[in-house]
Amino acid sequence: MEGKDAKKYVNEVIEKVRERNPNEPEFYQAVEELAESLIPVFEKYPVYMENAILERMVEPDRLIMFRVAWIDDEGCPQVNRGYRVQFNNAIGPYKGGLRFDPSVNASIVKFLGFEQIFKNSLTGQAIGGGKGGADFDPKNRSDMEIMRFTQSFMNELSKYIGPNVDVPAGDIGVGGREIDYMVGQYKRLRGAFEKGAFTGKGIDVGGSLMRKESTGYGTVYFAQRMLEDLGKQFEGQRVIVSGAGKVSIYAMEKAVEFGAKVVACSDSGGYIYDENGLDVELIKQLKEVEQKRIYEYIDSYPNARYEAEKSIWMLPCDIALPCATQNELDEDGAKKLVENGVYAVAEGANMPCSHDAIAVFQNNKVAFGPGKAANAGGVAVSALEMAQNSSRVSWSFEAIDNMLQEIMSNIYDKSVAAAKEYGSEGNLIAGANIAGFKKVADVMIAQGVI
Ligand code: NDP
Ligand code: 2IT
Repeated sequence: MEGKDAKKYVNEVIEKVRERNPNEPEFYQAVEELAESLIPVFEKYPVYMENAILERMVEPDRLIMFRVAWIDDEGCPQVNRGYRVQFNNAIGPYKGGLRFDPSVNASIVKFLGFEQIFKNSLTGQAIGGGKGGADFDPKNRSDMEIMRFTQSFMNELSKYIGPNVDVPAGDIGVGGREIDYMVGQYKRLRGAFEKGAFTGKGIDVGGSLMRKESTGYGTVYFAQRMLEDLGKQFEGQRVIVSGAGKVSIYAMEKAVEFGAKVVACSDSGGYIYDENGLDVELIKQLKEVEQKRIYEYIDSYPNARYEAEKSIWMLPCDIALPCATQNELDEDGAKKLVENGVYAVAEGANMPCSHDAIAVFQNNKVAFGPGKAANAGGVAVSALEMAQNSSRVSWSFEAIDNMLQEIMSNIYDKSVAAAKEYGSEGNLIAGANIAGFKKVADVMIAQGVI
């Protein structure tokens, strides 16, 4: 390993990941994005290469895959596949969400679990990286079907989790209702009330105030720091926020509170657009309370426009916050946004911008906040929920909001500083990757080869 060329080393590791994980394009994409920005770190500190840190990091501690059989409302047995990837617990128990969506497979949970390692490290809290879910589609399922599916899912997953082992939370298709069903089943199986085994719980079940708002608010707090460095602010800016789910709704709410005009949002069916600004309270009512589709917004605002199956990124805006899903913003979308004058993009979702889209933003000097930094507010407040559960106290909304703002600000500062130190000034992707990586890498060396 002595004198090994860092670039060659990184390329070899990436190649090996591709060979050993065939048909896992999302996982490969996440590894490549991280590994390439670490070349200057390996040049400066060959000790990471000598300890095979990157090779060890790209190999999860374990990937658990299991059958989830359950009975639907017609009395018919259904079978889905459940997953939990426990990627890295160098700095704390595995921590990360569960996703219920038909697209869930090993590649998706591994990309999410891998990114989670570095995101969690950036928060400054003692949490490792994990992720999971199932290829179950919660859409059009009754409440009882959701409950039976979730209980069956927990019958297996409960064997592998716990407050000091692995602490799941929500993600796409999993919110407070699903987490509370999991808490119920887990409690029954364990014969003990271990509050800290999940985060994102309902408040009376032991959840934290502000967990629901934290990812979206955090993304806007992070973007606000980006804007400040450009001499700008949210006030008066046109913002597009994709999605209309947990992250998106609270990103919109905070952006509006900061004086921005949110002109468009979407769901998987299409987008709504109003150049005068959307009514976020109504969107909240439609999506959170009534579980309706986004096109139903038009019934209350006939002047707004709904477009089915069209890209939201073709619309003009100053700031774009992709908050829906991976690879939702491609090269064409990025080119159009640039053409229309976008100057800042912050990722509320995980890996929403494709590799080529990011290149377009970078080549056009668009300020870019990567997901593992910009959306870390959700998991950060999850860790605050764990802290409250262990100490049996509850903090106020205001206290948590202050902590969240400080955490997001620290992540921003760390990312800026690391980018500068390693020769990529202004590149928050490189900065976040390097800062997140170094802490975990140093602890892995301290803990020996395991
Ligand atoms: P939700 O399930 O609450 O919402 C997802 C939203 O995205 C829905 O409105 C959904 O529409 C929409 N959507 C899905 N696919 C597309 C698409 N191709 N185009 C447009 N809209 C789409 O999930 P979350 O808000 O929790 O998660 C969103 C993203 O944020 C994910 O990438 C997740 O990993 C990430 N994230 C979530 C965190 C959390 O705490 N929840 C924390 C950090 C990141 P529809 O209803 O039609 O499916
Ligand atoms: O992607 C994410 O950071 C989440 N879905 C939240 C994870 C968590 O444990 O709160």
